[in-house]
Amino acid sequence: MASLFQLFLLTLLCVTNAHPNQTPEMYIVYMGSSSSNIDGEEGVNADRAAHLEQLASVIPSEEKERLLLIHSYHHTFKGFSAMLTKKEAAVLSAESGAAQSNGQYPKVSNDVIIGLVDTGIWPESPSFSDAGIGEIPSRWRGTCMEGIDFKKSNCNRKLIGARYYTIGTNPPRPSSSTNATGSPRDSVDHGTHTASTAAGAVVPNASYYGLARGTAKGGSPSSRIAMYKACSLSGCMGSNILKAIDDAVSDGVDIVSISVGISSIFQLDFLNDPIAIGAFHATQKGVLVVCSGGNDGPEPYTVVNSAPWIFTIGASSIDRRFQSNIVLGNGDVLKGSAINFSNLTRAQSTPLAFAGDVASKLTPLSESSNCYPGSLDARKAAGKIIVCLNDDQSVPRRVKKLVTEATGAKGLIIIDAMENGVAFDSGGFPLSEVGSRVGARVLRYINSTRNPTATILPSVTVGRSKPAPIVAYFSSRGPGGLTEGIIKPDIMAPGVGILAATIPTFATGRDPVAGKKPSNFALKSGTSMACPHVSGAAAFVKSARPGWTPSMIKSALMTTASTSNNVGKPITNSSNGGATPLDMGAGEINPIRALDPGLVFETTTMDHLLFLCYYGYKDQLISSISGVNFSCPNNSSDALISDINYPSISIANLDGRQSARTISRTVTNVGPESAAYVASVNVMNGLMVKVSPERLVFSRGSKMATFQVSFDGKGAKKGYGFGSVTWSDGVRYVRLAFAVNVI
Ligand SMILES: *[C@@H]1O[C@H](CO)[C@@H](O)[C@H](O)[C@H]1NC(C)=O
Ligand SMILES: *[C@@H]1O[C@H](CO)[C@@H](O)[C@H](O)[C@H]1NC(C)=O
Ligand SMILES: *[C@@H]1O[C@H](CO)[C@@H](O)[C@H](O)[C@H]1NC(C)=O
Ligand SMILES: *[C@@H]1O[C@H](CO)[C@@H](O)[C@H](O)[C@H]1NC(C)=O
Ligand SMILES: *[C@@H]1O[C@H](CO)[C@@H](O)[C@H](O)[C@H]1NC(C)=O
Ligand SMILES: *[C@@H]1O[C@H](CO)[C@@H](O)[C@H](O)[C@H]1NC(C)=O
Ligand SMILES: *[C@@H]1O[C@H](CO)[C@@H](O)[C@H](O)[C@H]1NC(C)=O
Ligand SMILES: *[C@@H]1O[C@H](CO)[C@@H](O)[C@H](O)[C@H]1NC(C)=O
Ligand SMILES: CC(=O)N[C@H]1CO[C@H](CO)[C@@H](O)[C@@H]1O
Repeated sequence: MASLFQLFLLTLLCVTNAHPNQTPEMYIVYMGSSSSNIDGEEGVNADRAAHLEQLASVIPSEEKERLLLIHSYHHTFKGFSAMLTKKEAAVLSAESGAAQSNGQYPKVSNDVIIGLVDTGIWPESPSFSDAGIGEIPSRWRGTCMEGIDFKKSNCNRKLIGARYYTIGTNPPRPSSSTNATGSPRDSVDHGTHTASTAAGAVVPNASYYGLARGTAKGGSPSSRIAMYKACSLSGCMGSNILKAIDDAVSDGVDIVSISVGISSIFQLDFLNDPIAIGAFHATQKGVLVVCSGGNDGPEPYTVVNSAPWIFTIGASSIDRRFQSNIVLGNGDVLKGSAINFSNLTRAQSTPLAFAGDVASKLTPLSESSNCYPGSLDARKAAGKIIVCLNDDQSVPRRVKKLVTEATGAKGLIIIDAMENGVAFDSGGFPLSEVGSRVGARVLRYINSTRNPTATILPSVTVGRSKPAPIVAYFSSRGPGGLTEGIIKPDIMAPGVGILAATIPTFATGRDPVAGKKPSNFALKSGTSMACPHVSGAAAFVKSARPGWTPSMIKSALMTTASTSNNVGKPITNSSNGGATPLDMGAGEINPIRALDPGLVFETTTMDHLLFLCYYGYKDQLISSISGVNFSCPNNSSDALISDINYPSISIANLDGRQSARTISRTVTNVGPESAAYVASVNVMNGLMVKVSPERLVFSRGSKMATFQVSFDGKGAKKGYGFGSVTWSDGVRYVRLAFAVNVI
């Protein structure tokens, strides 16, 4: 089961039961690419019949109620999902071979469609108004499914499609418990936010109760939105995700945006991962799939959704902070970070205590100082502002807030070593978060006086903050856990404190703000929020360059991404270290530059098939999945993954004692027909990097060119080294980032 990549959201993993061999569970029986002639009604029925027949061959007759196809896929690939025991799944699996142009600024058209696989949508949000947007493109084949509290009239020329997927029964019996699933309506407050980030309409004077006030709009406000609700608060079933992608592609979306994924601990290999399989077929059909890379950073090997055909997104901060000042009894004013609507004022001094000093009996200091549940004594903590540490990360901020609030404390100061923490939304509860340096001042002050006091002021928005962007500490990092032959994430986009549409109720776990109407907008953080920024940027590029394929759009965004921050220095991570391609991919998106990238790296279906060979899958499986009669080169090996024509280069193992490794890349000129580009190399770590030829010439009859980059590890430091090759015609800069692991 995949979960949502929004930070601080409670996500549950599907717990498998005690007898996995006997108890039926949901399986996807995946039967490869669909043949081209089955799109009609007849083909669909024929497929269903064949799938049922296959099921009947494994399910015992006394359990024939299980003879029920939960989904039958037929648009882009063949297969179905059903409730099967492990043994039945194994039998089926063995039977079917697999279980599981040029010129200046072009006119931007309204006709790009972004499909989101998410938790549904709140259609009444002003971000989904269709004012001023033209007729729905005639190629659109999608639908607006009715459901609980959701009518056809909830769709419009902006929100052009909405579908939902329920597990097992379809349609569900309406009951309060099915409200969450029996409708395209969002009840989680995730899909509404991501959809408006991707393509929300322009809404002036938007804010979160006065914070971050300004004009809200999506990455591509002219694009259309189609919502595919495959997820709920407890996560997303793989079978529903697969069905949603299949429908989105056949409905005619141009881009699929998926802010969802499996935890990096449970990562599945490419051909067992429903997102990767669905995305493979979507890409084959010319649909770009953009996914979040996960929130398991900053440790390495945490990035997910890392197949080369997926556009994998990391999260960065923006130049806006939410500051909540702490005023100590001695008059010191300390800058903390939080989103809070504290009702304390400068005039009100509240007693201040270190959590370790208000511990309940027999609680170890390591627990009380981190505000573990049950570790504080309410009689000692009530009425005070409590100072908690965050040095063991096992008690999230949300829990620290609940623990201190439950004791009757008046407020909370969290000391977190991550100075550039992501502002936490504590609603009406006074809270502020400080780094270890400021934290030490608070603790010293507590020690210095008999009756320490403090107050926490409400948050203010600080704009144009520097430096920005910074790689968000939570953003999952490369190298990829499945292969180090491709740099992942691919790129980074804003994912910290993002203001976008929300469900306007107080029932979603957020504290009410006294006397105010529920807000139409909310601030959220996570790679879930970064992903739709890139989906919107890709829609923007697509609307201006309608002929470009998914890989051209992806390449254009990657090679033009920015690697310096708003003080002109290289982008850093959250502890001020230099950010590498394993943290941020090619860098921070820069959609305007992507309209005119000069050259692009096209990654073809053949590249993806070769990737699967090099990764180690058998020809037969690859042919069955892709529908292409294909045999793997007999020299296939993991090391060759670096050779697929990707818009970055990663070498998993460069032996410093052997001769140089040469990697080939082919570029396609999408700029002026006659052009000459010259290469320059930027490298750290003592690697020797040479480009050949050093000059590429294009003309009317010659749009493509191939070059070699050789990497020599002699004299280089062991471990990962980074750099880039940049091609320039004097106007455009085509930057190819590389990561090389010297052994
Ligand atoms: C379920 O939806 C119905 C119809 O909109 C509504 O009246 C009811 O209050 C909802 N129940 C819950 C628990 O949200
Ligand atoms: C913006 O909204 C606030 C309420 O949120 C209102 O007080 C203010 O007048 C509005 N400003 C404009 C320019 O509409
Ligand atoms: C602040 O809000 C809390 C509840 O959130 C309330 O108990 C308290 O009286 C309020 N204080 C002031 C000064 O308004
Ligand atoms: C505060 O005092 C205690 C002992 O009374 C000491 O262990 C602790 O290190 C002091 N903390 C600071 C920040 O000075
Ligand atoms: C930041 O980068 C530095 C140096 O590259 C590294 O030592 C540190 O662990 C990184 N910190 C985070 C939070 O990624
Ligand atoms: C695939 O191609 C091989 C020859 O390359 C041929 O022998 C085989 O029959 C083909 N299989 C299919 C299903 O077309
Ligand atoms: C692998 O084999 C193919 C032909 O099957 C050849 O073109 C390629 O150069 C070979 N690669 C290596 C690294 O030997
Ligand atoms: C690999 O395939 C090539 C043809 O592509 C063939 O010439 C060569 O003999 C094969 N090598 C082995 C070891 O099978
Ligand atoms: C709801 C609320 O109290 N919002 C406040 C948040 O903080 C800013 C700045 O202090 C105030 O202007 C808002 O009124």
